[in-house]
Amino acid sequence: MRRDLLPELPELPQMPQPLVHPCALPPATAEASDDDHQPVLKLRTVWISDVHLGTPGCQADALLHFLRSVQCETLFLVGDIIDGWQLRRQWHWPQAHNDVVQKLLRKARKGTRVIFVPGNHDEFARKYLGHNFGGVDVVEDHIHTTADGRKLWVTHGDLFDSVVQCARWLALVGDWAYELTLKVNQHVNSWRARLNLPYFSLSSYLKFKVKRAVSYISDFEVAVAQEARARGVHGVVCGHIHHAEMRNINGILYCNDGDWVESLTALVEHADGRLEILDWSGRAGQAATHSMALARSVAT
Ligand SMILES: [Mn+2]
Repeated sequence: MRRDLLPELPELPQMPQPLVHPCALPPATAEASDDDHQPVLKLRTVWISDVHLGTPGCQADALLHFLRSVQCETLFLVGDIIDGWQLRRQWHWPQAHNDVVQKLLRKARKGTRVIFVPGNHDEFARKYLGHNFGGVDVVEDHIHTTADGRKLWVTHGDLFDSVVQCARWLALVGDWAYELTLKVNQHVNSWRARLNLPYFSLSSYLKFKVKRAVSYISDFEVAVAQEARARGVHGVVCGHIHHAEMRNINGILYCNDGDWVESLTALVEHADGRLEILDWSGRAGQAATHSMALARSVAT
């Protein structure tokens, strides 16, 4: 009400501000408005990766739309959720990126088991393996059992960059070199991080060597599946190469949940254990398209 329309009142003595009852506060937060949103898809498990929060290419609006539209028992964050590499170089953190983090924490609070398997771009989180932050478990990797009893090894996949790069000579020298390469890769990239050098991006490398890209993707897939076999599981879920896929590789189910930079895809498990790749690029509408041009410049 405008003050000048108020009748003249005698000056009142200064009173302490009354406490506002929480119920009287307006429902102004994003979280409160979320309560009205009814999830349309009930799933047992959801896997997302390669969100790259902190980069202009991150399709945060599309991801928010997806997260609001699904309800699941377990949500896996399969690495490269926050792009620490990029943030270190240039700070980019719009409100939508905050909203994604809030949404994930909210899901954890509301009973979804949220498991975060860090990737190379959020390797800072690898220092906190075994800890729980706001209901989010941080683990190196995880064995997930589907409703129909299949065991799936969940890992980001960056460990296999080196295997793919060195595939030819590794095939010649054998297992010990393979194991060594896996270990060295992680250290090399930690050093590169400390020296403020960019991560060696397999994706950029692939795009550079377009003619051989198909073969490199396939090498990556085979390397990951081979490791899954060695671990005695039925299949593997990974991300990292921004290429959603679900296929059988020599008897191992290879699943890649894609990314939220270019393809806007997630891997989901239905109540009966059926696995499916959801392509959200068509469903997110406006939200999904506004930064597609930027998306193409972001690396794996
Ligand atoms: Mn990655």
